[in-house]
Amino acid sequence: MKTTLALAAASLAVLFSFHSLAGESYRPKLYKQFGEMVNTPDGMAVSADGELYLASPNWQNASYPGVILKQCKKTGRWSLFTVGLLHPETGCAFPMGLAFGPDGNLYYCDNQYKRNKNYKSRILRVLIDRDGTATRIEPVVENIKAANGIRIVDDAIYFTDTYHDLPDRYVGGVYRVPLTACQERPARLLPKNMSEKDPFFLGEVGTTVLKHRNSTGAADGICISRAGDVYVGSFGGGDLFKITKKQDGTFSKPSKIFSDPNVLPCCDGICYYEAKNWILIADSERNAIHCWDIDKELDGAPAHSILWENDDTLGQDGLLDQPSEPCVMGDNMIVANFDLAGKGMKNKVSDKVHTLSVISLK
Ligand SMILES: [Ca+2]
Ligand SMILES: [Ca+2]
Repeated sequence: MKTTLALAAASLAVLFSFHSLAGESYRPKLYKQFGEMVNTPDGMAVSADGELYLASPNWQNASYPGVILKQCKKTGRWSLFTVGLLHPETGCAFPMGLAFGPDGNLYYCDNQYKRNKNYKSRILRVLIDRDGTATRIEPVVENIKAANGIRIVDDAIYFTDTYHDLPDRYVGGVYRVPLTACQERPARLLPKNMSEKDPFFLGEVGTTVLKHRNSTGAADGICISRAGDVYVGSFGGGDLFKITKKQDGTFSKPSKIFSDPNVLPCCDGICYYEAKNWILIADSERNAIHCWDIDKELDGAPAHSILWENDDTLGQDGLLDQPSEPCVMGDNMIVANFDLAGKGMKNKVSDKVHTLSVISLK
């Protein structure tokens, strides 16, 4: 009888492993609590020497400028790396996605869309000297509407533009700009009604608009697998897209590989976890972290699961409070809690507890 029960329990566990919480092993803990000067933690990147960088556009309390911080690997101490470069017209800086280039410099999305929807966003490059000090910030890609997620692989910048603002179509775009195309002067995107002629345009990524949230945010989180395939998620409806790198080095158009708003209603930031060939997905709406297992995807098996989900919280104990971005650092996933409450989110209050969480991936 015992054996039968054990077998039944085991088969139930298998049955519910799809779309279910993996349990306490992925429980988030508090990694860092910031004061008011970091009030919407978001994009992250780890430098070649293993130091964590964090962007905060500071949308919750805009009396603080958008900043990029850095955590010293040796001491664990945080310091201001740089204040974001102010846009000459808007007078604001809103750093979001971060990525290091092969040149050792830090590239970031300056997302001006909230302030000005008329192509003011940019990709900026922070030049870093040998001591690790930021010396200068310069634009490398211009004429973007809402620069959001960024990755740099094989000497090219890949990034998302979340809103195209085309009539009756809720789409954003995915772009690839070779570093050689922005060495001397910034590359410029074409306006959205000419996207198909834009040499940097990889394709359109749309979103389902969910009634309870009514968000039209499309292309948001982006990451690239070891095969060179580009994965992009949509914020509004949680749709996941894949852009396949072909043998000749060109890319397919984005194809939707997962769309089930009952299970995954929001793809905010995403990142690649190479050790397991997983995509980790921050679900802002439900305070959750999802996993997309690429090996399973390639086998035609169900590839989606939920690693963790929690109820509304201030985040003081490390639980997720509108997670906007995951970042793998060694055996850990650091999660930024954006905490900017909006319609249809579990997060009901933009509170004063500004946090990063950590989840062990061991
Ligand atoms: Ca909070
Ligand atoms: Ca909150």
